[in-house]
Amino acid sequence: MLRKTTTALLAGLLAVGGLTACGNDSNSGGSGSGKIILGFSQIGAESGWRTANTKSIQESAAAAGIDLKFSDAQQRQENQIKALRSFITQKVDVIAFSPVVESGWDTVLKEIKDAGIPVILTDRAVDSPDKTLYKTFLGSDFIKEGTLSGEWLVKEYQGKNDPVNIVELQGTTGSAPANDRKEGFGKVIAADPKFKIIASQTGDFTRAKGKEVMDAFLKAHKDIDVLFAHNDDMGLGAIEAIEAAGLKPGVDIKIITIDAVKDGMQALADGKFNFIAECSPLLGPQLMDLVKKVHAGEAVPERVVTDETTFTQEQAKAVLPSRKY
Ligand code: GYE
Repeated sequence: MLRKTTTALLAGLLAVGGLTACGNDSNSGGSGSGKIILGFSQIGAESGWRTANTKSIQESAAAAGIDLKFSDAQQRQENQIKALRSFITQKVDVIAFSPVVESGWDTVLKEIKDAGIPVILTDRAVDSPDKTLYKTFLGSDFIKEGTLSGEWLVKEYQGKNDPVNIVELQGTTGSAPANDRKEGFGKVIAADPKFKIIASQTGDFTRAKGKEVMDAFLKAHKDIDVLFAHNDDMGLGAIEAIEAAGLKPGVDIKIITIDAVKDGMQALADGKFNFIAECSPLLGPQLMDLVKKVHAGEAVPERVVTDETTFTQEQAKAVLPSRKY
């Protein structure tokens, strides 16, 4: 009797399972390819970091046999929200995205959850208090990157008492890396009053804006000792402004940046940057592993932190020839 009931139950479950699979294409991949379909909403193409990140995601999806639906938001949150909603309509199996800013995601995340699609955050965090809206967050520790940058500066000026005037090029306003890098750096230098941030503005993580804002900083302040740029690209733009003003980047103005993409490492090896805290864009392989796990209903850690290091000018010279991105 018991056995009969179990068998009937099993048969029933299988039928429902079969129907569901058909109804939402969860295993058939829509295209009938049997592949997992991953909807990925990228921020844009604002920096060397982002280009390397996109390449890593596209290559790893292909290598893992995952069908990638890739969407570029051109650095606008409203475009990302549209892309996420279209992934719901397309009934993708898993959604991953790199949120351009931290706030304003609760509604769309709730819609995705209601549609039964698991979400993975990559690269940047959201500030949603409800942690059940996503399965995991894969990316760097941005506060640490800011802290390491500040610690290098403190060491560099150890034993000197003159004031150190710092200008800061912030990343995209409201983004996790801009908020956290500012916080980490600010906390470290606050311990010594000789460090003063005399100007701080966003350069939106781009080379063009970095140059433009640095140019304005140089016109407004004749006594800049240090530039802290939240990424290499803004630092590279700033180099152009500094040179145009007849100053030597890396010497007259010390430059600290974050990322360690190839162009940044070249500037560091050339003595135009002084220090880089690494932020790895190569998130693709780890992301695909997580996609497979959440699709299979396996447990994943709620936070996966990327391994990173820092580089001085000498270290940059040593690793530059083998730097892949
Ligand atoms: O540092 C910057 C990019 O979110 C970590 O975004 C990423 C940042 C990276 O534009 O170059």
